[in-house]
Amino acid sequence: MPSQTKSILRTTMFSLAIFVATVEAQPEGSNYSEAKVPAYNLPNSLVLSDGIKITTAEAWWEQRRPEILELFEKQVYGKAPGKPEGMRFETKSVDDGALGGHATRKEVIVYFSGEENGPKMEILIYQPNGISKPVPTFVGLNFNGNHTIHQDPDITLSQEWMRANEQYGIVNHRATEASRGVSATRWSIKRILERGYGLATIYYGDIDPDFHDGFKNGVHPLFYREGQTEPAADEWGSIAAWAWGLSRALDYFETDDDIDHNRVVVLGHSRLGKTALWAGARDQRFALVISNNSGCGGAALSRRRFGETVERINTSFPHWFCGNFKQYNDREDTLPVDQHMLIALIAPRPVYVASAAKDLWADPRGEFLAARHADPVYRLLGTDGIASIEMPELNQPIMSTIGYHIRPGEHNVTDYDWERFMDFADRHLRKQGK
Ligand code: GTR
Repeated sequence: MPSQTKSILRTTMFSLAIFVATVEAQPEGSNYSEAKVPAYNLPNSLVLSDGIKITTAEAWWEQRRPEILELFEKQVYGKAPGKPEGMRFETKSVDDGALGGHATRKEVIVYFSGEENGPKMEILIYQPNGISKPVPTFVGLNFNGNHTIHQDPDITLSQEWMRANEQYGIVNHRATEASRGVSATRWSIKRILERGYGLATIYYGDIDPDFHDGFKNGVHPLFYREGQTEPAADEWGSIAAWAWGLSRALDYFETDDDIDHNRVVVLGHSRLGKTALWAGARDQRFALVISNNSGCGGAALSRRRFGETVERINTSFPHWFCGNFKQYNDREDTLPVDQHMLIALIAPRPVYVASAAKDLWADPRGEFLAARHADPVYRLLGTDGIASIEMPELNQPIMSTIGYHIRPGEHNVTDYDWERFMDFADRHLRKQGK
């Protein structure tokens, strides 16, 4: 084929791919117009369910926070168990000459029940060489296996079930050698290491494969009571299970002298951004929380019904949230919480919400507003809250204790996002005395 034809073909394919991605990013039948957002009243984070207003940090910690946490547990994500008895860690490999000698790569297996043939997850960790330990670390789940985050041929190729994706070299729901590095653009590893951070990641399907099988696979069955076959209506769905897995990773970090377990940043994109927020809300050992394009059930306010709605997400992904959450399909106003209260549960720890302008499905404005309406709780707890009550322009990050940015472009994680995440972490985790 002449090279000019090839290049035209390539350009056409590329435009087609962008077109498909854009169409997928904004499914039809949803509202994308600000004018059509219904009028709504947000539940007040500082008013107890019996109507009494709280005005002190003490009342937040002792009364209102436990109330809100329980509402999210029982009505949204489902209650998760604690640390399983018998859980153990095995260091599978350590290579201090990884990535051309710049990094140390470690792989650690977490056997949730202690048993080798029980459910387990593999943590892949990169740390910069030549800096003093322990190292502050970003941890996030990945969509397609640890081996997709970098071309590094020595990362173990996941053997687990994957969602179908031909482009990523996934054949019959399993990864192949062609899958290596396919998500590398989403993980700025070189820059993360250069800026003095470590990175830990886990394939989310290790914890619970992302399809609805009535909770037979993944970690759920490990905790069933005698005769139980699936979680009760107020017990954990898949997002809660993935978040639980992140807490188990933190259990491991506490045993690893190279990782600064007091400075662990939990982050995630999209469904894994929803997961990061819930993990950070539940587990106060996470020092900082980042949500990237997390949308409905993540940082976006449900009551706006902009882009993806509660009904739509519960229909497409019936396993993500708990059974009780289905009651709110098309009844967002009856929810006792909204997502600004999820962000408030993270207070006073720094939280950063990132949106993308073309990602209307995830409702960027709704993501900003949830961050903004978490402000009263952050202020009650003595922080500076959010620096602006107006949604900022593109690429004008807000860096107060509640941080936010919106960048141009699609639903994705880009180098720009990572640079801002690290600016935010530098500012809040590397403060004097920390
Ligand atoms: C979409 C879903 C979103 C978001 C996204 C993703 O299909 O509707 O809520 O989670 O998947 O995780 O990529």
